[in-house]
Amino acid sequence: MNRLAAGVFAVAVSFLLTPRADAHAMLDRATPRVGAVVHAPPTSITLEFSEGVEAALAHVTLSDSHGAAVQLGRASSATSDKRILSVPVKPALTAGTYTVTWRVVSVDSHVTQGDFKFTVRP
Ligand SMILES: [Cu+2]
Repeated sequence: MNRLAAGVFAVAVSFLLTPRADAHAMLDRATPRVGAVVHAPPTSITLEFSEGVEAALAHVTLSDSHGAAVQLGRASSATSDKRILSVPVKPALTAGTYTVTWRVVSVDSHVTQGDFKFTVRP
């Protein structure tokens, strides 16, 4: 490889390795909504991302106000839209504030994570 080709190659590699914020799966919206106060305990948590995510690699947890884990079912993506992930909530949630923590791998293999709270107030 001559010097020019090597330079072009290095630039191309650095471009490929540079994370692009716009290509990552960020949380666009959720149900229950981020920070929401809901009156009916949710039976599932739905997360909608800016990019498609791999449901099999998604890690979603729910904890109550004491930090105790709440049992969730397996995350699955909507058949028509891989940006939407749905996770069943097993027990009926009692009143309190809950924290959803998510970690996903988008279809471009980038990992993103975050968390948010919602409150159940029957
Ligand atoms: Cu990405």
